[in-house]
Amino acid sequence: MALREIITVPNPLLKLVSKPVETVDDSLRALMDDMLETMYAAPGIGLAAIQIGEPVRVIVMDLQEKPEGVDPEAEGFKAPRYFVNPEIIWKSEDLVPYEEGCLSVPEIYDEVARPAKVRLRYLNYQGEQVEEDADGLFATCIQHEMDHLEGVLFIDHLSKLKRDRAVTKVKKLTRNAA
Ligand code: K1U
Ligand code: ZN
Repeated sequence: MALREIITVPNPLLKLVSKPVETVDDSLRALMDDMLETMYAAPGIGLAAIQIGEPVRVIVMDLQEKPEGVDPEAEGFKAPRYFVNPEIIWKSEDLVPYEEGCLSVPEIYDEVARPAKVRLRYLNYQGEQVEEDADGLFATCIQHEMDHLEGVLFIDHLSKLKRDRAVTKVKKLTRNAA
């Protein structure tokens, strides 16, 4: 497993539409392992492959609540999930707002309203097809991550003024960190 760099705005790779995966094999599982390690280290609750520069339709997630001070990678507190070629096959009409963040837009948080419930179809870590209902944070997070697969960021759901301010702030932050 390897820790990978998370790319941030305004990197143009984040605008790409990611390509479907043809086969869930060991090389794809190695990518998913790297993504998970990178997500835990950030720390975050989700990550799309394009955020480490790989334009393929793969998402990892772990929504397990960790007690304060617990290492996100500590055994017993890990609940990793993998989504390959995810599709939303149904979404509710009602929307819920959630204060979202994004590892590719660090230190920016804002409210986005998305369908409260969705039904998903995807391939899991073993390449088996799964259908599953999502609500709460799971529904919010999977929609946020699936937006990444289309080259869309949560700040694209905000006004142009807020979006431009966010990019300027992240540019300053990453310049100072370099
Ligand atoms: O960059 C990403 O796509 C990951 C993002 C996922 C997400 C968060 C909130 C709403 C929708 C999608 C994050 O993980 S941001 C960091 C974060 O939420 C978090 C970090 C540590 C502990 C708990 C949450
Ligand atoms: Zn994100």
